[in-house]
Amino acid sequence: MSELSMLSFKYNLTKLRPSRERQLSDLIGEPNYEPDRKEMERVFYKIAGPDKKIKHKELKELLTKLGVADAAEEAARMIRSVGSKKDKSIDLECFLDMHKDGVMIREIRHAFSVFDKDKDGRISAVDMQQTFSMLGESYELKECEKMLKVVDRNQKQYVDMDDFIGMMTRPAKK
Ligand SMILES: [Ca+2]
Repeated sequence: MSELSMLSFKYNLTKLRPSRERQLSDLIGEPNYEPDRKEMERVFYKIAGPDKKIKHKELKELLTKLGVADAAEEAARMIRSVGSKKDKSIDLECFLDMHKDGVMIREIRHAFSVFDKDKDGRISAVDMQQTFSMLGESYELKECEKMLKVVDRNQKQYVDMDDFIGMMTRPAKK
C-alpha cells in the first residue's frame, strides 16, 4: 500500500473533530489485531446495514476509506469472487470467508507501520511529523500532537493499532 493510503490517513486526520460522538470501539471492538468471528460479525453488520448484505456501493465506500485507489473496481472484483451471483452482494458467510486471512487488517497494519517510524508499535507525534515530511508536508510538532490527540482515545499520547483501525474505518462525516 501506498502513498494514497497515507494521504487518506492524513485526510482523515484533518477531517476529524475532537468530539467523540461515535465510539470507535463500536466498530472494531477490543484491541485485537486479528479480529475474531464475533468482531467480524459486528463489523459486517456495521457495513451492511439493516438488509444484512454488503452491496457494491457500501463496499466501495469502505474501500475508499481504507485508501484503496480503484475502490469501485476492487469492490466489483471482490463481489464477483466471493459474493452471491444472484443478487450481487456479500452476505455474512461470504464476508467471514473473505477475511479469514485478514487481508484488510493486513493492509491497515501496513499503513500503520509506514507511520510508525521507530517501529515501537506506537505512532507518536514525532512519527507523524516525519511521515508527513516524507510526503512533502511540513507540520510543527505541536500540530501533530493536536492531530494525534483526536485519534488517541485514552490520552496515552500515542496512536495504537486499535485507534488506527478505528480511524481508518470510521464512516465519512455527512
Ligand atoms: Ca513509533
